[in-house]
Amino acid sequence: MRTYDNPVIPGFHPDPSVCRVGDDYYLVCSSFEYVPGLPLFHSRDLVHWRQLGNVLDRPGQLPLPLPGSTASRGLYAPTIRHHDGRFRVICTNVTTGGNFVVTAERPEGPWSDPVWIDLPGIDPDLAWEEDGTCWAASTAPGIHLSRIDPDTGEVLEGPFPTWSGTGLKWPEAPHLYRIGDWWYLLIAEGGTERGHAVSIARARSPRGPWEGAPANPVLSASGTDRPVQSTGHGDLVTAPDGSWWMVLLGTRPRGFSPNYHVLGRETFLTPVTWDEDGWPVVAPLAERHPAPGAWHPFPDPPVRDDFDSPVLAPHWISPHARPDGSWSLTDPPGRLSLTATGPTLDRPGHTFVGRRQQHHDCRASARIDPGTGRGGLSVRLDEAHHYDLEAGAGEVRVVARIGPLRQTLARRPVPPGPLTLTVTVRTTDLVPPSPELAGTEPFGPDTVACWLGDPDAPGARPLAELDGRYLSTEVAAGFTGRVIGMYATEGTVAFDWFDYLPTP
Ligand code: 6LW
Repeated sequence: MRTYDNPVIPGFHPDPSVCRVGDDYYLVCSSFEYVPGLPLFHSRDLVHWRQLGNVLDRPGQLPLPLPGSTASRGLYAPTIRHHDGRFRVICTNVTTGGNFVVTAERPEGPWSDPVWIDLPGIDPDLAWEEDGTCWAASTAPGIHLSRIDPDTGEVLEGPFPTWSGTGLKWPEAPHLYRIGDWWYLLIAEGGTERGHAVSIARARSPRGPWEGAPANPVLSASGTDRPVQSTGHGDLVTAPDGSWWMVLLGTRPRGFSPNYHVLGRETFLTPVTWDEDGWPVVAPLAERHPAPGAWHPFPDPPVRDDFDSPVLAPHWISPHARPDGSWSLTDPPGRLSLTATGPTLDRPGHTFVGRRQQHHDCRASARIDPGTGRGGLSVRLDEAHHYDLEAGAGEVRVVARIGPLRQTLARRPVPPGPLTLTVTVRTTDLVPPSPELAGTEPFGPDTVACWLGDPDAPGARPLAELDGRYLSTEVAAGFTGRVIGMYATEGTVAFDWFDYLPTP
């Protein structure tokens, strides 16, 4: 029997929302303080996804002003729907406050400028009655419903409070569906941490009265020893063969108690069936499930970006902003040149272009010419949690920033000119990461090692090996996950290529 591996979109891709048009599925995720905003994926089988772009790829669509745009603010929990021949994404910008809808004829865009809607709270949703009446659910706290005109943003009725779960904390992430003769209201509750759960209610009309499913919560990993934890925030979709599926977020914690997850909340897929009373039965999340009927893999993404394209690939993200003048693919062509906008990665406003770490074991390398500037490779959770491998002023050094502490761990003199910098991440398997740490408890989830040159070269030794737990959500807090990227903190620094590859 064919199986698929979860997560279907690894790395920091939380709050998935999905819609199907014919044989094609489209999925969006939260992006918080990063630009461009709201990564958009395409699939033909729900298992294999490729990123088409980002819904908000023009600065005017996505105001993330400083100082408000600190880590884990910005864009929360979008919903994507296709109705009357148009795609719509509704979302919250927590930095500026407020909910908005953008529309597109085609998922590749262009997406419209935001139409702002005065909905309470976060996690907005869109659903339509057959006569075109449009309902927007949101989390205020407690789930609320408003009748709206999604084209003008006008609120026509409400908001009024509606079914808000079984009493667990933080009822949120509502999605309203018309299924047969019922309206179903799917929500998350229990908080997005280990108590996360999915619950559902139904009614004959969006106005209620609602009855909760007797089996609520219909999904939770709380208190289990499943490898996928924190499962919740789901969205339902049907396949052309009539099977039902849920996309949802989960985490894969590693290391000793309390376990650390370093890749953020990722997107998982699980099958759904319906019981004889008309309630969904959601399969507990496993790392491997029997596959859906359709099977449509895409080619593996290339390991190397050699920056020969005139545009940056859509997986490259930057915290807060990527202002003109801070980056260039044309000066000189074939390189990504980054120009410092701030002197440190410790505060927002710096120049950083990175990609999500998507595999527990992986390697990232870059060929850098620091010129007279300073820059390098950084593995970051946020401004207060990052490990940097930095070139400049005739040396390469490794710097760790963990909370209020900043420490230079290694320095190596280097001649002027281009260098290869490499970061490897490997799961720890409870083995001490380095001889210096022998005798201490190897409790971290993984080891981040920083190398000058090729780690596979004979006799290669890392400049530093760092316990990965300090770049985990359990230490740093927040809603995002690790991002690995290139940066400049002084002058202009040129990158000839960047490699990212999962390692065995
Ligand atoms: C999101 C909420 C949640 O708004 O976390 O897991 C919040 N669910 O629904 C941020 O992703």
